[in-house]
Order: sequence, then structure tokens, then C-alpha cells
Amino acid sequence: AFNGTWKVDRNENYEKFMEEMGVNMVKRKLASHDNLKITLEQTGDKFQVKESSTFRTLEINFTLGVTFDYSLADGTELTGAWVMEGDTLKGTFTRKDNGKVLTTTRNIVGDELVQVYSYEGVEAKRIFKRG
Ligand code: MYR
Repeated sequence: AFNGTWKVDRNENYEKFMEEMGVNMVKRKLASHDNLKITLEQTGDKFQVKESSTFRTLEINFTLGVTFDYSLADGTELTGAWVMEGDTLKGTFTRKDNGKVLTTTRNIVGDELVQVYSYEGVEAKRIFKRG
């Protein structure tokens, strides 16, 4: 269900979220218009994610339930894992620099992919359309 290419269509509270994450204002402005595109391919419990944005292009491979490292576009390093709960992908990631936890979910809602991010009680959404 998650398979395919998804282009970000709109954000909710994303700038506030980035502010809580400690991203400076100039980068927040750029990041809220990053044209993020992700291509997801699930094979059993393995996922391949191709991420591209105005900042970078990268490929991530992970297995559900298995911890891996991931760096944000600003260099902040995270470590954590995704699990599947029903039809929801749930990610729990810890920042290496301060030990604080970022949780995120991916869900298909209608014909959109909704990714919710939560950090220190601040929640944001990025909503993607198939592209
Ligand atoms: C993936 O499945 O796309 C790779 C792993 C993603 C880890 C969690 C990403 C959180 C991104 C938060 C953006 C916050 C910007 C300040």
C-alpha cells in the first residue's frame, strides 16, 4: 500500500516542529519548501526508501524492527527503527546529540500518505500525494 512515489503536497505545523528541533529560521524557510519526494518499496519486512529534496538525494534501506542510523538534512543524527502496527508504520528515533526521542508515523489516508512527526510534545504533519 505504501509502495510508490510520493511528493509532499502540504505541511501542518512543520515550521513550529522544526523550531522545537532547533532548526534556525533560514533553514526552516528553506525546509518548508524542500519539494520532498520519497519512493517506497516494501518487500516483506524490508523497505527501500529513495528520498530526494532540494537538499539532497539518498537511499535508505531498513528492516522492520531493526535499528538503523539516519541523518537529517541539517546533519542531526538519529538512530531508531520502524515497526508496522496494523496498517500504520511507526518509527521511534533517538537523537544522538541530546538523547531526545522523535516519533513518526506513516499512514495511507484516502489517496494520500500522511506522515506525522512528534518531538517534545510538538506535532507536525507532512501530507504527500502520489507523483
Ligand atoms: C525513512 O523511512 O524515510 C528514513 C527514516 C526516517 C527517520 C525519521 C525521520 C524524521 C524526520 C524529521 C524531520 C525533522 C526536520 C527538523
